[in-house]
Amino acid sequence: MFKHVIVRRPGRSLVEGITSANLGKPDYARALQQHHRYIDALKSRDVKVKILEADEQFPDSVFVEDTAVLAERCAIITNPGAPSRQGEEVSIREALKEFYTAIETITAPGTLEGGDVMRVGDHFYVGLSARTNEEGCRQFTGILNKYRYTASAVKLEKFLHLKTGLAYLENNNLLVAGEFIQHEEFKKFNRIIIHESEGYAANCIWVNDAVLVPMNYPKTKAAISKAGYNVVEVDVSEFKKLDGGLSCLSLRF
Ligand code: CIR
Repeated sequence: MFKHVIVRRPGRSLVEGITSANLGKPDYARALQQHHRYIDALKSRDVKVKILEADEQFPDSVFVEDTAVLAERCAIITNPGAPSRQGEEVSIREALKEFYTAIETITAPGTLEGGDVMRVGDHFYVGLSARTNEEGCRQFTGILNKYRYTASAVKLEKFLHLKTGLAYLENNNLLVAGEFIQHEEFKKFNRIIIHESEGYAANCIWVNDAVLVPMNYPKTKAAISKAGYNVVEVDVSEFKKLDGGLSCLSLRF
């Protein structure tokens, strides 16, 4: 169960964030409102939410997930692979000092973004992507092993991040989309297949026995409800315009 969540308010510079989507620029006022509701949805799952102030210097800094990986025995500060995001992690390290004494760091030439890390028990899957390189994965694995966790790498073909196409919902249940549907590595899970018309909805988050699901993906919502979860829908349309989803917007631990 998670006790804490860290989020960062979107800044006005959000509209300049990195994107490969062809959905136009986010509307800042709507993004702020959606972010408030996202926080409310998290609070409804009985976690304490620490809200960091917006950091205008970094347009993508609302996507805090990419800057750290948090476990019980250590926190690992990442080195984001996107040049415009390097430096976001500095204030995250400061924020984490309140919660962790063991804080480790991925350093250049290694790069790694938290969106490429999916935890299943004490094992961490690491996506090798345009953002996370082999050296980042090597450092990350070494750090995890020191704290008695394990890791393995998964090569990405099309997805931005590993969790763009996968979400672990605990109890061996895994949402899978696109290139991961037939992936050997994930066949041992109870796979809930995301319909190709709802690819974006693969990025859900399990939070204390409920699953937060993006709004307006009825097939995904029905499949997750059928698997026995409480579903909490959250509208994140403005963050989708920047390739971001529910997981990217928080650090949960
Ligand atoms: C980026 O391209 O870095 C941001 N616009 C979106 C980051 C999404 N983060 C995530 O999937 N963990």
